[in-house]
Formats: sequence, structure tokens, C-alpha cells
Amino acid sequence: MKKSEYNADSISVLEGLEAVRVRPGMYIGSTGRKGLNHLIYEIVDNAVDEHLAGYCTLITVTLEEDGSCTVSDNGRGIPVGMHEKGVPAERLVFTTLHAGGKFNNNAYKTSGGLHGVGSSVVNALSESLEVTVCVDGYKYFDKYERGIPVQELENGLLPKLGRCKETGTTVRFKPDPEIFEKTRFASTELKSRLHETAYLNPKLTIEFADLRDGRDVHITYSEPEGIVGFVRELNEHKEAICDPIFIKGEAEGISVEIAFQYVNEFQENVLGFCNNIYNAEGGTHLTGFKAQYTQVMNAYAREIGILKEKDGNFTGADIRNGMTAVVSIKHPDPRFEGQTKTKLDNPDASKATGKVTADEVQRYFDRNLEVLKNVLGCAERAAKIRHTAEKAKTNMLTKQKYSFDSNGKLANCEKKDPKLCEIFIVEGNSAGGSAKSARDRNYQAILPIRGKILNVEKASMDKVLANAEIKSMINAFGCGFSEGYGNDFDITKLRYDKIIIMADADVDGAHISTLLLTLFYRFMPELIYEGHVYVAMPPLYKVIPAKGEGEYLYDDEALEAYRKKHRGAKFTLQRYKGLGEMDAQQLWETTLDPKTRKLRRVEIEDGKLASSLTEILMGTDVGPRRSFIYEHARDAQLDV
Ligand code: TTJ
Repeated sequence: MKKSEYNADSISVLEGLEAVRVRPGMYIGSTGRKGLNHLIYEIVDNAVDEHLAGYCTLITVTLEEDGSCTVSDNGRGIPVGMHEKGVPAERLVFTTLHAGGKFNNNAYKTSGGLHGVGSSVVNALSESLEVTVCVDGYKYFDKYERGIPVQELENGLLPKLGRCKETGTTVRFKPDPEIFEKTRFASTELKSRLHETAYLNPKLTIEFADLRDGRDVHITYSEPEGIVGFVRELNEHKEAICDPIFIKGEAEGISVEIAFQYVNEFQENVLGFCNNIYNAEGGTHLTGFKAQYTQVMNAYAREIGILKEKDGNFTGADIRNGMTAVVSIKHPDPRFEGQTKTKLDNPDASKATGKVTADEVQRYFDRNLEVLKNVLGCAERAAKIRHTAEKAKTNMLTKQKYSFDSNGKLANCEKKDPKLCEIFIVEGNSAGGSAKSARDRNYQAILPIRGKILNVEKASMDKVLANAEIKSMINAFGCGFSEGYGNDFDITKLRYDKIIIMADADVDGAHISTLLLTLFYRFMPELIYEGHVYVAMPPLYKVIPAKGEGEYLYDDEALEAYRKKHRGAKFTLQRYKGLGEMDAQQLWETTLDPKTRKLRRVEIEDGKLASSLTEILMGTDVGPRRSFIYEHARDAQLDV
């Protein structure tokens, strides 16, 4: 910035961006993997806004070889003309907190949770950020370092790089390693998110490229079927009972689109979006849809005689059993609440989805009686299973409450205060045995489980409850379980602050972790939402130099780095095949001791991501499974 430009305004601008650098977490949630990817979403959302305004059809996102990310669109271009404050308007976009809205005359703000915090936040947290705008026949250029403009202006305006016919905006930024623990973007999550954006915007094409590490990956996301295609993808590996059903309408000035389909499974998956942003905690749009849908379907069930006079109504969960749905609304002024500010709170959203559901679902089923009968057949089966499960549950809770403690599998800890206690779920009796002798029995409990637990994704409730491993976990945690939305789960009764899955760092270990996570996600989701579930990351290697201390290494990259750093030095390399191979001391140091172990907290921020990851991990194909473990392993944090 030139000296003459140091007026009061620009000083307060710098203070604003400095505040972002001092407390980055407040603006992007965290400085870990999630926060890092958030930078990209923040920039992409600006381009999506331009699409929503009706001016942009193509967005490209490139992970560059040098670790930077380029996002470009073919919209109108950020305005570059002189703003009343004496600088090009583009500079205000990138240096003023919450500037987004001012330059954005869209009807719909993408401000949900952490979204819409503005490109200035990305700028402040980037080592460098370059902007190229094509507008009015010229290509304009600007550049910042850690939020501070470094490009000399020409007569107060941006320099021109040359002429160009088209219009559009390109932003290239490199996250600042002074801010972020790791600066490598997580591509699996990014791709999933871009694909989701394509589904929610059927007229938008998104091109993704990954050029890192000599790669040359190119993927085009274009989903003209919109949320119908989204539902199809969510159900891709499942047995569908009907085609996806699509309804839409408008009420209360809110536009509503809903797509749903039934599959042959005992669970529901209903996702809510407001202004293209996923609402992990749901909210009023979902409650409106669910309540009206239950009403309409119970009325049909009585009308066609599936429910007799003496029968009680189906529950909402009965009627949604096997349902996959995407509810997407556009709201002019969304408000959010909840733990992570991702729960839609506007009462009119519930009215709007309720009204559209009541009108349009009825219109659809009046004309499609065969589909209606199939769908109500699902509800009927669900209700039968519910009745059996209710009996099974009473039996289990009365007869077998203490059976498992008495058969001696759980090695409980001595302390009783849940805040201090942790429980390790360990696969295999031998690893379980070593863990029992290695642990600090004061506050660490060990629960060995045998072999592979049941895959609960496909099993019915009574089968799940009959499984000994699952029963022992439910008993140990102490808070019961929930099925569908009939909720008997009470997180305040949880006996351990941390539930730590301890499995080998190989494909079998990954499979076991996934089965456990699927179990938790389906029957005890709050454990995950409230951050109680962790995966232990045992090391792959120990290096012992001729002189000095030994060191644990967690992946091949770390070994490579170690070799580079200690080029020529002699050292012994121990490779661990599994937890069972470590002695008690090693197990304590690597996996149990909070001072030295590595844990990854399990996060499910996105039901879509969760279910597609489940697909990846459950599939027979080992390739993608490896890459999942790999992506996350490198993001693991030391738990201190
Ligand atoms: C504002 O009103 C006049 C016409 O252009 C509108 C605008 O801001 N368009 C716009 C912004 N298109 N694309 C962007 C944009 C694109 C990226 C990749 C990043 C950012 C921060 C903005």
C-alpha cells in the first residue's frame, strides 16, 4: 500500500484483517483440515452467488502444484471501478470484513453458519492472493500478501494485463502456513462438496482439477437432473422401491424443492439445504416437511384401508423408513441456531415446506396409486418391526442388563467421573489383553470386541440388538440408543468422555473402524455430533538412531521425511504390523498415553459425505478405502 493511501479507513481495514489472523477459528471454525477447506468453499460460494444471480454457468476449481488453489467463474466480474472510498471496489471486497453482501444484489444470501464470512477472511489467511477480473474488454490484476495489497495502482485503478473478450473472475490463493497446522487441502471432501453444489444448481457446471504431486486429475460435475440426481446418487448402491419423486412449490415467499425415494433398508436419510448450504443439524424446513408428510400418509393409509379403525397411526419414523430425501429451500433471510449454527431456525420455513408437502405430495400420490401402495407397504413393515423391536428392547433391558459386566469382558476404570474417563474399543482378545496391562487403570477402560461386528447398515433392529458385541458397547457407554427418531438415547448418562476406537493401521482395521462408526452414526449419532468418538492412530514405524532418542513415525511420508532429514545417518527401523505386536510399554507410548499418542476425532459434518464414505469403505474395492485412511491419517493431530 502506498503511503498516500494510509487514511483512517485503511488503518481500520488492516485492524479488521489482523483480528481475523489473531482469531482465525472465529471466522472459519478451525485452523485444521476443515477450516482449510473452508477457504475454498468461501471463494466458490461467491461464484455460486453469481450463478444464482443468473450470470455464471461455469466455475473451475484447481488445486495447483504449488499448494495454492485457483477458483474462476464466467460471471460479470467483480467491479473494478473506483469506489467512493477512493480505491477500486474489488479492494473493498477483499479487505473489508463482511463486504460480500454490499456488492451482492442477489435475493439469496448464502449466509449460513460460517458461510458468507467474506473473501476478505480468505485473503487475511492467505500468504498470497491474486485476483484477475475480465470486464469491459480488459483483464485487470490485483495482488495481496496476508491481506495487505501489494500491487501498485495506476492512477488509483488496477493495472491492466491486456485485453479480453469474455467476462469473469479468477482468484488464486495460497493458505498461510503461519495460520494453518497443515496447508494441504483434503480433496475427497472438496470433491464431494463440489458435486453437491452441482446437484443443487442443475444449470451450473463445475470443473475440478488436482495437479498436486505430479497428478493431472480432471473431473467435471454437471447434474442437469438436480436434487433428483442427488437422491439417485445417495441410493446408488441400494435396492430402490420406486423412482425418485420430485415436488416443488412456493409459499411464504420461500421456494421449496423436495426429491425423495424409498429403498429396501431400515433407516432414513433426510438432508436439508437452505440457499445451497447443507444444514447438518436440520431445522425448521425438515420439521415442516416431516410433520405434513406423516399426516398426509396416515390419511392415505386409512383411506385405502391399510390402517383399520382400531390401529394406531404410523409414526413419522415408520413412514420415513427406507426414505432418502433432499429438501432444498431458498430463503431470503435465513437464521441459524444450534451447536454448530447449522440448524435452520425460521418458523416460516416450516410453514412453507409443510404447505408445499401437503399440496404436492397429495397431488402426486392421487395420480400414482401403485407407488403409494409400495411406499405404505414400507411403513407397514417398519411398524411391524418397531413392535417386535419394542418387545426385544424391553427383554434386553430387563433380562440382560448386567450380563456383560459379569462375564468380565470390560476392564473398567476406577474413576467414576465421566469427564476424566475414556474407553478403548479394541479388536481382538490378544490386543485387548495387552491393552489391559498397558493402560492406566485409573481412568482408562478397555473393551475388547471379537472379530467383525455386524454391519448395522443393512440389519434390522432386532438383529442389531441380539448382537453380543453391540450389546456390550451399549451397556458400557450407559446412555442407551436411539432408533430412527424414537429417541431413548440420553447423552448425559455417558460414562466416558472419550470413546476411542483402537484398530490396526491396515485395511482390516479400517473396516472394523467403519463398522463401529456406522453403528454409532445410526444408533448413537450424538456421540459423534458432540465429539466423543476418536480413532487411535498407531504408528507404522519406530526409528532408533545410533545416538539419541527413538521416534515413532505414523506414515510412509514421515519415514521419507526422516530419511531426508537424517541423510547418511545410521538407524534401526522397526515396522509394526499390528497392535498385537507391540509390548505393553510400546502400546502405552504409542496409543494410550495422552502425552504421546495420536488421536483423530471423528467428525460427521455432512450426512452426504458420511454416507458416501461409508459406501467407499464398505465396498469391495480396496483402492478408495486406502485413500480415505491416507487422507485422514495425514491430518491427524497430536492429542495434547
Ligand atoms: C457484483 O455486481 C456487479 C456484477 O458483478 C457482481 C459480482 O460480484 N460478481 C462476481 C463476483 N462474480 N464472481 C465473483 C467472485 C468470483 C470468485 C471466484 C471469487 C470472488 C470473491 C468473487
